[in-house]
Amino acid sequence: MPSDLQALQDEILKFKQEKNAIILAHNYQRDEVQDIADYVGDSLELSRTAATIDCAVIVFCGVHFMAESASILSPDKTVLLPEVEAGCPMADMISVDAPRPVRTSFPGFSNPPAFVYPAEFTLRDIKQKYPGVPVVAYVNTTAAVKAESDICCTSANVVKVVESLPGDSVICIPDKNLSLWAARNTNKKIIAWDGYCNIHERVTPEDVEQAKALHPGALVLAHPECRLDVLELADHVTSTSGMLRFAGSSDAREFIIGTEVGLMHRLRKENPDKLFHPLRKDMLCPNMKKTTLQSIRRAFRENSHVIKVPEAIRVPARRALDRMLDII
Ligand code: CIZ
Ligand code: SF4
Repeated sequence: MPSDLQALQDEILKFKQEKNAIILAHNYQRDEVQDIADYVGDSLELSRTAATIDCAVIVFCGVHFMAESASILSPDKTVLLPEVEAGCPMADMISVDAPRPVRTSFPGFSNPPAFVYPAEFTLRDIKQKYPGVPVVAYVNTTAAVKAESDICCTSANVVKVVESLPGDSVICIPDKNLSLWAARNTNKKIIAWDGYCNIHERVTPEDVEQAKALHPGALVLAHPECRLDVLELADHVTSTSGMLRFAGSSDAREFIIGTEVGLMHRLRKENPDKLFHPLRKDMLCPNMKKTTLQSIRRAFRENSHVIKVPEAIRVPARRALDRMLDII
């Protein structure tokens, strides 16, 4: 008799065949969701891969903006987001024309190297205030925000993207930590937004010191969504895919991982002879964990939830993504 889990996995695989579908899982998804996926990766990697595959349906196990990116790059495929409530609070911290509640605290920045723009403004306000200054949108933004931006970036290529732009100033949205990282590593004046990921921002320099004391000799890998004073203590700062590459090719055997704990699954699977410790055990994104095997089955059964970016937004959003892809 197959176990309930086995039956559920079999049912999903059957649906996948019947519907000519592929399942994509972000690096932060639950272990069992990653294990049933055809591809596991970062948001852009997944959307780009999906665009090259001949299939009718993409089940995107991630958060809302990621499914939008898949729809932007694969307009003729049906993109399903199994949990419609799985959003990214950081992506929702900026909108094209609706202000969000003000948040003024600046943990970790006694002397920020970039000007962080107050939060009661909209993207249109900031563009109006700095006419002609290019806008770089982190991939963690809605399709509508990408459509109003000049170029996208990821956490792996932000420095290269910022440096590629004309003029001495650049508007970077929405993550202030990523923007401060860009300010630290380029000669541009960065006009940053007061957005943040609360999973990454909760890490303090004391956490890094404690983890290093517990695991002396381990290398610290940190995601640029962490605070700048945390990044300054890291051995290597990069995206999730960058961490996978770095850990795979490094001679080091032990690593402290400063990003969402879901990445540990792949790191351990792909490097069984190496040791990985989370920088903080509570770096867990509740939105990423909303998707379960049951939600994937429901997505297939109910053809839900279809994420379709309208053409008027898709075309300019795609232009911003393509500009980034042209320079990396
Ligand atoms: O773009 C992504 O996939 C995110 C949110 C994180 C990363 O560094 O891969
Ligand atoms: Fe958004 Fe942070 Fe969750 Fe990534 S980990 S989806 S940036 S809230």
